[in-house]
Amino acid sequence: MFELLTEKFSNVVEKLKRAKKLDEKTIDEALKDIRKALLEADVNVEVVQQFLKDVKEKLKGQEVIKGLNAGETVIKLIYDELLKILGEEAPLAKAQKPPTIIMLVGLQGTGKTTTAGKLAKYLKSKGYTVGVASTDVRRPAAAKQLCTLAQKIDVPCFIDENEKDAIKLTEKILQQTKDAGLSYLILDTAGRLHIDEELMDELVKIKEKVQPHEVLYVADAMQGQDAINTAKEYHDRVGLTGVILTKLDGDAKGGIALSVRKVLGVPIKFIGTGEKIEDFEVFHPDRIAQRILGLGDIQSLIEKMEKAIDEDKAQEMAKRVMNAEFTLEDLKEQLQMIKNLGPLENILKMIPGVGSKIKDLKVDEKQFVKIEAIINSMTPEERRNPHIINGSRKRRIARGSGTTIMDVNKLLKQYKEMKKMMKKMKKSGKMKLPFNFPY
Ligand SMILES: Nc1nc2c(ncn2[C@@H]2O[C@H](COP(=O)(O)OP(=O)(O)OP(=O)(O)O)[C@@H](O)[C@H]2O)c(=O)[nH]1
Ligand SMILES: [Mg+2]
Repeated sequence: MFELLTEKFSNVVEKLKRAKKLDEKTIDEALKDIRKALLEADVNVEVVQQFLKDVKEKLKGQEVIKGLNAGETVIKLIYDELLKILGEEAPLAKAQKPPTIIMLVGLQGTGKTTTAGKLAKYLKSKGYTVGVASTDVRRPAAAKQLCTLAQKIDVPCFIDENEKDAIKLTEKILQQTKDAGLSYLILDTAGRLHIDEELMDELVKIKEKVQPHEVLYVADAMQGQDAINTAKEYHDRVGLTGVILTKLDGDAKGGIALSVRKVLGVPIKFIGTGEKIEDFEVFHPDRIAQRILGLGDIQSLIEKMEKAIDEDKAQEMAKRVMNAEFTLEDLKEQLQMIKNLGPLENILKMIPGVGSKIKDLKVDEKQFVKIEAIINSMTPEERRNPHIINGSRKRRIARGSGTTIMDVNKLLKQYKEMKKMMKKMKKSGKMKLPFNFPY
């Protein structure tokens, strides 16, 4: 899936990472390569133009992102723009009773029936009661195919082979499923080789009857831009709420995934990645963008940025420690950061010449939850000025945090000692910025 795009984009990413200077020439070359890659992958021409324009525009006033170098900053920008054209993640309409109805439409052979089975299995695995039904009156085999699939995954299938009128069949299905206790009903519809008036008319009428919560266009990704053009006609006539892209496992160049949102204005909700019933995924734009750019690369960039942000926070915290401004509020924040930064002692250990002196201050990690609960039960005023915490306040805090007065006393004592030490350190002038943070 997306092999072509991934290969081409990876080349661009490598070049940008290696570039010593990010001058106009390097950037122009990168953008030219991206343009070629997108067009080769069959991304809609207008989408490509807009994408390049947006990236260029962003690059103009862009400063190097904290934690990244210039080349990495450009890669991050390209990633952001890719995400933008892929659109936000769009969840399926919520389950309800009578059921949320999902109507699947599309040309013949795009994978509607297979997808009905896949979607039913997916929803069932999420704990919902699901049913499937077919409104295809022309080919009894199509309805049977759906029921065979349904049987395999043990969900009810509603058909009536004797009913030859699609609208009447739809009415019957609604009647039968009304009291079936379903949360979702997936409605498979007939496909045609080409769009024709009769088919569209039938779909519009079925939609009017059913009032579905979702009308999902099932698009064969191998058909590239053709699939989008057809989808457009369906959207104009029937109205779509989303797209399911099938056959992304084959030779599909993947460009359609990047075009749907911009061209149609509706989101991709799921993707089909094989013939088997479990070859089905929720469409996660971020994962797709990462896959296209080279997954590892983007993740490590994001981690680097996050680390830079954490370092900023830690610097700020250390500064407060230095000035003995460290409040219980800070202690609480520190507890929240611990997973990323390591234990509280480390903040103090970072200060040159202090590490060995803070043994007594060791905070037992199991106590963290308790300490956090105690601080949470304090008022902001108490957190900033713990000296106002008298006996009755202690009782209230202990009760609120499910601890004892002894626990509260212990924390206050520890905090007092910490402050004392901070003051001492400040006096001895041993602390000098900038620190060298060990992470
Ligand atoms: N490789 C691959 N094949 C798929 C995928 N989804 C469906 N197919 C295959 O595509 C063919 C057509 O699938 P159907 O589900 O029958 O398509 P349909 O849209 O219901 O077709 P009609 O009812 O005739 O309009 C079958 O051979 C499926 O196995 C997919 O994600 N990947
Ligand atoms: Mg079918």
